[in-house]
Amino acid sequence: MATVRALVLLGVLLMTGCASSDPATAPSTAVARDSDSLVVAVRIAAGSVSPADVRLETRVGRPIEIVVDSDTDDELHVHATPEHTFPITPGNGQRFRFTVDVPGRVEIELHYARRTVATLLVRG
Ligand SMILES: [Cu+2]
Repeated sequence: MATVRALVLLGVLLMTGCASSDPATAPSTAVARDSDSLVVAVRIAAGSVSPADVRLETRVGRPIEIVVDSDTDDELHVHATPEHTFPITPGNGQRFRFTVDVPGRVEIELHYARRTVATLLVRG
C-alpha cells in the first residue's frame, strides 16, 4: 500500500486536470468488473452526474469500458497517454472502450458538466 500511496501522491504532483471537480469520498455502486475489462457506468441526468470521482485501480493494457446513460450532450475526456475524447449524445448505453498504455493516474472527465467521474490508478 505504501507504493500505491506514493504513486497517488506522485500523480497529484505531476498531473493537473483541465477541469476542477468536487472532491468526493463516497464509493460508488455504479461500477462493475467483468472478467477481462473494467466497466464504469456513468449517468448524466437533469444536470447531475454519477459517479463523483470514484477511485479505481487497474493495470496497463486492461480494457476499460465507460458505459454512459445521458440526457444531454457532453464530452468525455480521458487524461491518459495517449488521451481519448469521446462525444456523448442523449441516449442510454453509449459504450466507449480504450486501454491505457502508460502507468499513472488517469482522470476521466465530463467537460461540459465540468465533473471528474473517475480517477484510475493504472499500474504497470
Ligand atoms: Cu479533460
